[in-house]
Amino acid sequence: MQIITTHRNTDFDAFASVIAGTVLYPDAVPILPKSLNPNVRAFLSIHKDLFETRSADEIDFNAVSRMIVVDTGSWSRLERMDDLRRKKTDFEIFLWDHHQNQCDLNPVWACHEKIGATITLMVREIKKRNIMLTPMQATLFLVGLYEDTGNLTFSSTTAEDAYAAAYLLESRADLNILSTFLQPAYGEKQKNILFEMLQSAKRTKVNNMSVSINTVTIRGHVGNLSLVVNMYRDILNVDAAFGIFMHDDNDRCIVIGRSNVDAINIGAIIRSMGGGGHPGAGSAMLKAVKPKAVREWLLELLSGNQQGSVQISDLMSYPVFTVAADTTMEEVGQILKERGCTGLPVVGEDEKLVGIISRRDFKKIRKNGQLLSPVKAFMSTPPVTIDPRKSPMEAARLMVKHDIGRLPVVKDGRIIGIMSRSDAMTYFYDLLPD
Ligand SMILES: [Mn+2]
Repeated sequence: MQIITTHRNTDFDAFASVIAGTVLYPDAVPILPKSLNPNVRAFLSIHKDLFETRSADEIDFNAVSRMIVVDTGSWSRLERMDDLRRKKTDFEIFLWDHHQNQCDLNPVWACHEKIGATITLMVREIKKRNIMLTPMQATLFLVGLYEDTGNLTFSSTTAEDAYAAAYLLESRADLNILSTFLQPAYGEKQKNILFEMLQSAKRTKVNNMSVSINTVTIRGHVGNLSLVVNMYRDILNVDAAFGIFMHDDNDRCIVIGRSNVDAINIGAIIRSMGGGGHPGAGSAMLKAVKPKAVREWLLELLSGNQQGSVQISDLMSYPVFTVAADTTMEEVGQILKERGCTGLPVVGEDEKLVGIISRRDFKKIRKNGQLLSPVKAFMSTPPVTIDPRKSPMEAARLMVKHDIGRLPVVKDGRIIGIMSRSDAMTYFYDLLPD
């Protein structure tokens, strides 16, 4: 007796491959796990009569001489096959799989290739043997192929997957049925993951940007995780959000990032992790990593992501013209007029910054006699300052927050430069593409 089986949480590629197995091995009995993906379950509730399958407990394992396993190479992903594994040794295993993770089945024969879907491998054989497919079979196989390749858009898709799709369309696969059963962009799986993420959501500040990094364990293949991360970012209203998605059945993890601000370039961050993307979105596939380490790595990359590391010290104007704290308001008024500026830093005896005097402060003068008072009586204190190592974005934020046009750049209490609104503007506008 031959049996064909596949992994638990059976998806369309797995189910289609089991059925394709019955085409290639007509004597073999198809065995489906009890746990099926909801969309496969929905499909079977209507098409059950067309695809006769059995469950593991209907099988006398002693009679099994060959087990054909599709879409997984791991014993742990098979359902209720432990008895077969333990008791019986005189049987052989055939394997059809496109996953690249560890295989512990020890098959005597295998078709194990890196390709978009297992069903592509089986369609290759069906085509080679000139076996006619029914439109129903062709439809099911195409659903499996489209699901595992994201309608041929995932980076794992190969030219052969596209040829297999063409062959299935030639075999009269029905695209209307197909669209009914393919998972919608935002379906049950995506909803559950989003809810799980929201329940454990935490915000962090990096370079004064709000960021959320969340780790979720996912079961089997889940598409459209990028959409989930984007919804998560939207709901939390953070500048950038990252999802670290750990696969429960292998040592892989997908990192997906979404940003809503120019200051956080997701593409650059993800590229340094070996992935790809553009400034707003990106993803990387990592192997053998701990979520905690990925999180720390992301935080490190984020804190180094200061607009290409340009610092205030690269942009500020210097030397700075200052006035002493005991200068009279009358003198200061003249200096401002002569220099054509709107404000000046005020320094104490030891040249340390003590305040800022601006044209606005002159409105505080009520009597003419006050013009002879020292500037320290009218200056604004404490001055809002910035560290020379901060980013231009940080400067812009401070300017907006305090409604000021200039920021003294202070190092060890001493003023070493001035970052003005125009310095900031020059920087941000120079960043814009031509
Ligand atoms: Mn698959």
